[in-house]
Amino acid sequence: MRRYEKLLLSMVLVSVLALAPLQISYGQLLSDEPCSVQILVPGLKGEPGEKGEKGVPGRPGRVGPPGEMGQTGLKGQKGIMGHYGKMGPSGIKGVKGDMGDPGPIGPNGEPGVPCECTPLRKMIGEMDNVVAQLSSELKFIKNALPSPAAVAGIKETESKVYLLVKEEKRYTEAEGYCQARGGHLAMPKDEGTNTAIATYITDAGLSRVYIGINDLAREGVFTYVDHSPMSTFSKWRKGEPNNAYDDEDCAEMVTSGEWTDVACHPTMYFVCEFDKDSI
Ligand SMILES: [Ca+2]
Ligand SMILES: [Ca+2]
Repeated sequence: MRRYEKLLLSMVLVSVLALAPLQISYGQLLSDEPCSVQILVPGLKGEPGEKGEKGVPGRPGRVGPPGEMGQTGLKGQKGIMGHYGKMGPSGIKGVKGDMGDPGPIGPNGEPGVPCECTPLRKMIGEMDNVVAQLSSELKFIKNALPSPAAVAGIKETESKVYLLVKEEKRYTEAEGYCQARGGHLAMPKDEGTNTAIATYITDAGLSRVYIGINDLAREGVFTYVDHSPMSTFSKWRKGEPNNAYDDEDCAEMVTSGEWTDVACHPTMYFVCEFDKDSI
């Protein structure tokens, strides 16, 4: 039996014992006034009791409805830089770049070993000269010739290059052809040059060509086509110049190398000459 139940039982027992004499007294009263009616009314309301102690917290209430959305907050500060990402895949191969600038000049080499190289050096020097000559001739041919097939080739002396042109032209046209390429009709001024030109004509199988000698400016006074005077050398065939038919103011060379005065209007092959310095 719990404690408060024991206490309750005790209180009931005490109440029964206390009511017994009261009942006895009430029976005595009833016996004194047998017809009266007793009306029992409640007593006056008692004084308020002292305030009780604070009770234990109640159970949690139900979950309320969701609230309204709040206002947008201020923008936060910039964060710190993140980590570097992984290296990407290799790109495609690029286009080849331009050639760089030439590098600095290197140091001088070691002195060479003495040897008997003089003949070799001489040979190399001669070969260099040949190469230089060929180069200048090739350059000349490329620049001067409209059609190489029209030319029998070139012949040269120490200072001149001669060009036999196998195109039949009048004297003035022939000189114009040579001038257009930086030269003149051939002007032999010594025996060696004259012989070289004559050989050139013979080798080409020709019998005569125009050369750069005439008396167009003054009858009987022959000069070179560049107006320079005839000085010590001449190679007139015997009986020439004779100004035949009073119509011979130009000159040709025949295979023997001799000259004759001829008319200027017939067309024939001719030989140009060029200074090597101007090529
Ligand atoms: Ca004449
Ligand atoms: Ca003549």
